[in-house]
Amino acid sequence: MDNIKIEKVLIEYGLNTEDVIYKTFGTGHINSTFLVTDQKSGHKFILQSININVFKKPDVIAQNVKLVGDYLAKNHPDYLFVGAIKTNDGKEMALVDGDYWRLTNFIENSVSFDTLSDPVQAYEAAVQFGRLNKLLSAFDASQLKETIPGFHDLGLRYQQFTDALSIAPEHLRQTASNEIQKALHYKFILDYFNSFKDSRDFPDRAMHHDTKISNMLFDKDSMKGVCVIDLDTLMSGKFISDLGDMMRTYLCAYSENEPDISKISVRVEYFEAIVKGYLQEMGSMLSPVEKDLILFSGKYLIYMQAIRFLTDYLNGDVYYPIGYPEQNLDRTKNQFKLLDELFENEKILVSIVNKCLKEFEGNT
Ligand code: ADP
Ligand code: GN1
Ligand code: MG
Repeated sequence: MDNIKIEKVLIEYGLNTEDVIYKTFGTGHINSTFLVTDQKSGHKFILQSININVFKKPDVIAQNVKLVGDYLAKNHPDYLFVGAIKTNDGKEMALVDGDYWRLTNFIENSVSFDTLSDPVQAYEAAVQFGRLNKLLSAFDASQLKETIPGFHDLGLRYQQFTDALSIAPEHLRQTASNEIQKALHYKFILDYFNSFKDSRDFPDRAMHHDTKISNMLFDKDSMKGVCVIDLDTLMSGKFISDLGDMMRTYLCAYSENEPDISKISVRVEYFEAIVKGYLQEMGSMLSPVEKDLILFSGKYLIYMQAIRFLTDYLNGDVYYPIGYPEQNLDRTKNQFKLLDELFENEKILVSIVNKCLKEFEGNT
């Protein structure tokens, strides 16, 4: 990102470029993120350029975040929601030379992680994401527009995978042949989803849709969850999206970028912490159908992420940035190993869900 461009953006926000320093920040896959410090006031900001190849209509993100921010400010004024700072001329985003930029306050004394090292952190994160779901349960999610059409529609993701497979070069189909077999084998997850997706007891809700652990800020000292970030995919969807992506990224001690899949396993105590934390907030909102889908949410999200990485590999790595040629294939292997592990541990995980549901119902 060139400096002149960033300086033009800072001016849009009334920041004096001579007083400001900035550096790239975080490990997100999608946007370009900068930590901006105003050396005069000491105030810190997060400045992000929205990836317009992924988000074709950035205005829709701004509208959704504003709608939710206004709703929360009115109905839950104590809730820390990291909304956008307005530009000099009152806009939610700055449009500079065709790029969309967003400025938010940097949350002081916060830290984010790519993996977790204590089940208490998983509990804290599940409470935070669950709280956002809960506070928005009376919000009319149909007001939110899709920022990425069909983002968590597994049917569409499966279709994208088979489309990529049909045109992928032979050498990629060869190197990925085991993972392609796995993707076909696990299609029963999609078939099962299709069997209940239109059920009345499986409602649309306002969901974050990207609850991976790097999208949660913790307090550096107390390690308490502070707030959720990365609100680009805040839109209408199903509860399995938020609960499932927590399982995908908190259950294993290693992230999706770990190439040695012998290290990928499920930590059952983290599973329990996620389910407990999420039920604490959302337990009284979930329908019986949804409660039956608690473990399924992890299967759905891990399978979807595996086929998203695989599709990108077959398409020639056009979506997820890679650090080396086979990285998206390694990520696919990693996610399929995690999915295998979830099935291998199914018995114990089901017993944990039942125990947590019993405890939750006993406490209410
Ligand atoms: P991406 O969409 O690329 O994942 P994120 O919005 O998740 O971008 O931001 C990337 C990283 O920047 C986060 O994982 C977090 O470490 C940091 N970050 C983002 N917003 C804030 C904020 N308001 N305060 C502190 N850190 C933040
Ligand atoms: C992307 O933006 P980031 O890095 O938090 C992706 C998620 C994937 C995740 C996998 C808009 O999330 O859907 O689960 O990578 N976000 C988008 O790491 O595609
Ligand atoms: Mg992120």
